[in-house]
Amino acid sequence: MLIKPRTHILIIALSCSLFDAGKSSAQTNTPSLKEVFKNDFLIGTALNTQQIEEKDSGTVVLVPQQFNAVTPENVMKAAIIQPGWNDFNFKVADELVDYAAKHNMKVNAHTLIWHSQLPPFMRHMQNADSVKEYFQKHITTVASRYDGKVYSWDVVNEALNEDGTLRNSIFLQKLGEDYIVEAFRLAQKAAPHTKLYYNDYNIEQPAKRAGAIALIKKIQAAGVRIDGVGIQGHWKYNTVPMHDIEESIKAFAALGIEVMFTELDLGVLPNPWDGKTAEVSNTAEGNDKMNPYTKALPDSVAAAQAKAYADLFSLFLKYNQSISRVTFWGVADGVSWLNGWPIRGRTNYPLLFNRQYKPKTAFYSVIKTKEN
Ligand code: 9MR
Repeated sequence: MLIKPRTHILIIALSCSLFDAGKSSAQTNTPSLKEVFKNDFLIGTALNTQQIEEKDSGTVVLVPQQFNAVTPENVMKAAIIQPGWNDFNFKVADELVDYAAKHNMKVNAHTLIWHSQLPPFMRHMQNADSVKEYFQKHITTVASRYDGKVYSWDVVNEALNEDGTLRNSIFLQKLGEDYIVEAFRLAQKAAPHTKLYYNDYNIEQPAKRAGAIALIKKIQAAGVRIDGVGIQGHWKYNTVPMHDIEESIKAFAALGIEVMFTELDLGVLPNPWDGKTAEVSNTAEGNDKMNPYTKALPDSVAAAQAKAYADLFSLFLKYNQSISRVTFWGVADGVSWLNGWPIRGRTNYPLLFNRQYKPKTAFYSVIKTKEN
């Protein structure tokens, strides 16, 4: 039989993709994070809509293979789940619950009360009674719907300033400083079978940590349930604050609650506020400087990042009795929020899997911490 040249190309393409499929099933030889750390803590990842709906081919096999906990990156935030006063949109959140059940993963729902990503109708609400009504209705409706279906809630997210005082959010302004205790009280009532957490970034830093400790003690003193605290963990690969992290694990665990690392990523790019670089960030030269690894991550940076991840996981293992979960903020480098923040359109490499969803040097260095 005569094969036309075009058909020929098609056959080659087909056999290449079959070969690729073979390669990815061979990936089952890759160690599994959730297996390796199964006696230590849950290993989580944040999922976007594509991934929840299993439309991102790179993550369909990888996520259930590597992770036993999932956090919705955006779909359970206020603006999305309650876009109007009487308008709730549970579609993708429900899909996440089904997805997690199918793969035997725990859902950490994120998040009930946060100053950011609020629905437009309530952003500029002036009337304190209306804010109170929104607050009660939002927590009660959303938390009760998922009680027994999600494992835990980030009840309040990012309520603190860097100096440990309360952030001047619409909730503080209209409801007063007891609003956090009230959020946990409402969540406890609506979701009696769900763990309740406080989540924030930089709470490993001494002043902010002290604010978080005071907040947690206040909730406990009111006789309201709080089960854990999430240290987000958005750090840079070359400045991970190891000492402060260790001090925080000890201090939070001493409050009798779970400690978690909930949004871990170690970015490798300069930030506009890193020293002098801020000044040049508006020039063409500056832009190149701010986005130096568009083609690939240099081996030296990959190695330093791998070392930083290994140091962190060694610390987490030391405190595995206190730490219940470590969640990465995203599955793979290509979908990380850090490609778009604080400067849009950059190429960052903060996670354990690369843009082809293959394990990086940092992945293997994390796995190795269990062998030491
Ligand atoms: O990763 C999230 C990104 O897709 C959203 O655009 C952003 C909106 O504010 O929120 C990101 O996730 C944040 C998380 O919900 C709370 N802590 C900080 C995270 C990174 O900004």
